[in-house]
Amino acid sequence: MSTPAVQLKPGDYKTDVKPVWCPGCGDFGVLNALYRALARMQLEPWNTVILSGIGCSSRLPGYVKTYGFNSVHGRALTLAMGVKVARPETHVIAVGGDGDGMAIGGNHFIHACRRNLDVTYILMDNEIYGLTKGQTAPTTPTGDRTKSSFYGNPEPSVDPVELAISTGASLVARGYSGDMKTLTSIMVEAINHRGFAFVNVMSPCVTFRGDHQFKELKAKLRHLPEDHDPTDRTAALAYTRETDVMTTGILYRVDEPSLVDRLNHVNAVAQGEGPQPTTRDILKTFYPSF
Ligand SMILES: Cc1ncc(C[n+]2csc(CCOP(=O)(O)OP(=O)(O)O)c2C)c(N)n1
Ligand code: SF4
Ligand SMILES: [Mg+2]
Repeated sequence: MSTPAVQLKPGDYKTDVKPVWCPGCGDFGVLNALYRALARMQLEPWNTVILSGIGCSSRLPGYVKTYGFNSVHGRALTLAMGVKVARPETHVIAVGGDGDGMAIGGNHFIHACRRNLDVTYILMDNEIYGLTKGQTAPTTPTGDRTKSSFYGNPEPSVDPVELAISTGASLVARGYSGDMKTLTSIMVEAINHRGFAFVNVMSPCVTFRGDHQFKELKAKLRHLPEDHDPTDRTAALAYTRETDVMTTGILYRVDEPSLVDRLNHVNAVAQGEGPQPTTRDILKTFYPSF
């Protein structure tokens, strides 16, 4: 990565487009943390692309001075995969909402985790479909009243963090849009990570979930204890079963071959570099304990 000739500040990553989010929307916190993370890393705008689907949160690429594309509902990760595989040297960041990523895009999410796709995915989780005016999402807690579940959501909800850890993401974090300092540090680590780095940011929707969502999340907020071992999957999963508290930080992180690593390996073999390996040899490369 070449260093830009001038020192970029968070404001240098802002476009002239003014966010159209409702005043007080949690997504402002996510955007500001991202500006700070990009500046802390001095990430080259010309070598970075931010991709999204559709939703209030998916408007974010328009507000950041990098390459970007506000695409089709649920498809942020499919575009991210195309860009990363075609241009592996590019920093690829996918963003979007819980509806975008867990409902219509849920299948793409599982396969991005499984493949350990070299992308940072920031999910702005307000537990609702914001843009379409407040319908129940897969992350809406059971029993909560929404515009589409007037008598309370009858369905069990999904925890994106638990799903990511269970399906193979190599970095999984939880953040809160009201805690800029922690969120910025999480984003820096996620963007630096090789492999699929998933950051679930609790980002309140003041319009369709009410002011109380901020207050309730703030009251539950805890930081990871210093002695947490992020390579311990069982310990990481335990943080997804909390009810009265919400722990933020890098819950899980392991060093595994990424999709690009695997494709590079296949390319080298296909081009005849070295002896042709057996299936067992290939599996051993990726899973030393095989
Ligand atoms: C194929 C398709 N289906 C449905 C929609 C309607 N739609 C647009 S955004 C959205 C959900 C938005 O919720 P979320 O992804 O959580 O984002 P938020 O607005 O809450 O940030 C839906 C259902 C669409 N645009 N395209
Ligand atoms: S509807 Fe909700 S998610 Fe959308 S901009 Fe307003 S507060 Fe944010
Ligand atoms: Mg949402």
